[in-house]
Amino acid sequence: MTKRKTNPLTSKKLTGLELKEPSNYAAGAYGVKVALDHAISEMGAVRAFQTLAKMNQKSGFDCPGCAWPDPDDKRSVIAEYCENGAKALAEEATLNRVDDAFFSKHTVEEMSQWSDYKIGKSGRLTRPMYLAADKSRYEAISWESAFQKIGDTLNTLDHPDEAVFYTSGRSSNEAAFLYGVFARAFGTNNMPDCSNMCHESSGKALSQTLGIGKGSVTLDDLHKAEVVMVIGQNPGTNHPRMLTALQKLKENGGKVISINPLEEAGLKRFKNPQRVGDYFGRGTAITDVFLQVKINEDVALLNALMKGLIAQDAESGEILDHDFILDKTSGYDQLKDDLEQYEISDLLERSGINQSIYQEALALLAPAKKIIICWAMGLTQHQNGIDNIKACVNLLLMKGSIGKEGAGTCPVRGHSNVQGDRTVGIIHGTSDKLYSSLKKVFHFDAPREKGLDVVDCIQAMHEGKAKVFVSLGGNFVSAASDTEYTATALQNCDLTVSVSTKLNRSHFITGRESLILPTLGRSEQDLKNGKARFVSVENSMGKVHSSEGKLEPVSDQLMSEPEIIANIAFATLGDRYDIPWKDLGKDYDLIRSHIEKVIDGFKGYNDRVVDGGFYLPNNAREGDFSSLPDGKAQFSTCRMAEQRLGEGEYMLMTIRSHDQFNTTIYGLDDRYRGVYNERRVLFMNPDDMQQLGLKTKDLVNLTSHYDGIGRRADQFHVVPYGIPKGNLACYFPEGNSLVPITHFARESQTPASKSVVVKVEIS
Ligand SMILES: Nc1nc2c(c(=O)[nH]1)N[C@H]1C(S)=C(S)[C@@H](COP(=O)(O)OP(=O)(O)OC[C@H]3O[C@@H](n4cnc5c(=O)[nH]c(N)nc54)[C@H](O)[C@@H]3O)O[C@H]1N2
Ligand SMILES: Nc1nc2c(c(=O)[nH]1)N[C@H]1C(S)=C(S)[C@@H](COP(=O)(O)OP(=O)(O)OC[C@H]3O[C@@H](n4cnc5c(=O)[nH]c(N)nc54)[C@H](O)[C@@H]3O)O[C@H]1N2
Ligand SMILES: [Mo]
Repeated sequence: MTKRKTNPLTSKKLTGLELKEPSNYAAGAYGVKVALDHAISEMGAVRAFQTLAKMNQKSGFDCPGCAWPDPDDKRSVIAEYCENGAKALAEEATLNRVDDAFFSKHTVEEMSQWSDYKIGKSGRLTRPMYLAADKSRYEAISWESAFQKIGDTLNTLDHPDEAVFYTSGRSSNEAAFLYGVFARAFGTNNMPDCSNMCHESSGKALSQTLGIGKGSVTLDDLHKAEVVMVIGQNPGTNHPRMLTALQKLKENGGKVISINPLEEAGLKRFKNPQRVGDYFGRGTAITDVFLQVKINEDVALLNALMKGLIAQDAESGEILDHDFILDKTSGYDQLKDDLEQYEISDLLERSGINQSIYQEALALLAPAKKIIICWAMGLTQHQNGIDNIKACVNLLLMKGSIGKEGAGTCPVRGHSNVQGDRTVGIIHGTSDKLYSSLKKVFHFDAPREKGLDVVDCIQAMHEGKAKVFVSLGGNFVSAASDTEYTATALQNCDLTVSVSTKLNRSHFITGRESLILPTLGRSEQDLKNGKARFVSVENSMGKVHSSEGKLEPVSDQLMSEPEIIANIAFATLGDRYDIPWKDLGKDYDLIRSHIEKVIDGFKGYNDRVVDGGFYLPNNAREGDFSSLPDGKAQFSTCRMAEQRLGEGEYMLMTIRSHDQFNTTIYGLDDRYRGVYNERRVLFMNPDDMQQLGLKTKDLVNLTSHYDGIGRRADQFHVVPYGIPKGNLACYFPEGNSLVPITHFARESQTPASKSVVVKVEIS
């Protein structure tokens, strides 16, 4: 282990909380102002306006924020961007730089004491840096020496499985594919990715029930649905452009049911920043029925809704789609039997929903024939995360709402290319299909044993079984659960390598030696021999399209991700398999022509990817379930939450503020929730506060107790909020130290960071 005393935790320093009333609507003119102010302060006015106009346009680059799709044809002439997309861009295109002088001024120990906000504000990385075993500061290193060091270290391992290759979801298809080929040619399936902490539960549940681990709808379907349910998702902050789609749905007469422990502003009302009328008017009411569910009681609530539908159908026979159930599905009778054991009143009591609001939701669902369910982390990050999603699928299947226009599943993805990375091979295993294609195209035998995912790789590093950790993007120490345990795991390594655009905490919580390899951001020009190159990405709805950066890179020493990976591969494997690594790194058309040969659905990739792109095949969209048992979509029986709260215990969810992108902190406000200038806040029901004798802004500490181990996170201001009794919320990553490494969703191993049992101590 290193001798450096670095701090893996978020800073406990308080910054001066101010509170206002939570907002009643999202976006509007003020949102545009905030976006522009932010962009201009980071990038300067000229750079800001030039780049924002290029974002999400067909000839431009893909927004580095979330994975929400762009319209297929008509795009806004102003620009297809949102407030948080503008912030994501500003963060990447900032004029601040982290250079040699910066690294010689600050020791790693010192920087680890800074807040995440301050670390991020330091600016863009400009050249490769190396932290030697016995040093306290990073020093400049040449690209060549950096690659040599990685290759040499990997080649001295006793077994390829002692290396771990993590991917965050911002990397392009080209980079991700090459990385996957390299890891497998090197000999390991240890390819954890951010998906493991994110939509893994969705992927697993959807593959088992519908035969594809992705959503089934397109943007157009959302405009045409009769009812859209938004469950465990906060689009006003995390997918702002989704509100435009919901607005269109409402204007077409569709209805929205929201299920969330919090009444999020973006789900109340939306003032579209692209519409002049919305600047002055009241905008569009989004939610018709709001079900304020208790944390992790969604299965109970969905079961209650399904029981209600079944009961109504027993009278009229017209509520469920009997033909669809008969022809296209299997397992309906088992589901029906399973639901018989519950009483609706008990289910509603568990979920904290009263009869009259339940009836309102039922009244919208019963006559509807076209339903879409959208969800995100509020469903996936629980022990029964997979059950949550299967319950959604059950409801859709009984209504025949899959495989037709205006209906289906919509897991709303996080990182802008997390879905594409998976499609092209970032996964901790090699399927039979991938194995044989790799063999045919690259002539090597990929490993067949399952590799390590996020939770497993942390444990392996903790136990000293894995020794080299390479990270293609991301901020592992802050994103993973059980922060101190994860930190020890990383510090046990011989070498940690980060391919990054910006400085983050993981650069300080390192193995014995560490390398930072600076790379181009999405918005930057990628020139080779004077010629511009482009990459490609896949959005949340399965459309693959090109992305070409336009800004001048922040430094002439940056290297593109595909080139970095190609060089690492060459330094490690040389010409062992005759794979032309160097050529692949230079020529992305060549990478794409290999993707086309290895992965299904990419025929004519190089031609089709430009000018808007193409949709990948999607069996669920087509209503084709032939790959599943009996050739049918599967109903499931779903388990409800099993954790019960003891005396003095609360259920905590760790969520995002309006001013962050995962571990990147844009600012200290959470405007829609009325929280300003502070991230160390704990949202609590006023009755619970009263019971504990707590007043607004009082300071508390949080503790969790699992497996006989106490974990803690200190110094949070209590904020009275409209959250169910017994439930609490704080921000991620401040709360991550409370989530035990052993607390994750069954099967998907997604850390259960939305249902952590905690106690509250007065600080
Ligand atoms: N600006 C911005 N955009 C982002 C991100 C970002 O950090 N910032 N992150 C990106 C990524 S990687 C992802 S995965 C997505 C995340 O997008 P979201 O999933 O919207 O993000 P969270 O803040 O984690 O919010 C979860 C929502 O679920 C609710 N919730 C929590 N527990 C439960 C529950 O038990 N039941 C129900 N019904 N609801 C619950 C919370 O109240 C909250 O509204 O956003 C992506 N886009
Ligand atoms: N408690 C709790 N924990 C969570 C969550 C939660 O809701 N609660 N959410 C989970 C989810 S959904 C996710 S997806 C993970 C996120 O986990 P990660 O993806 O690992 O984390 P990020 O914060 O998105 O990574 C940010 C870093 O990525 C680098 N970066 C940015 N752009 C690029 C690029 O283009 N290329 C490269 N190479 N690097 C780049 C920058 O250096 C930046 O500091 O966190 C998970 N952790
Ligand atoms: Mo995510």
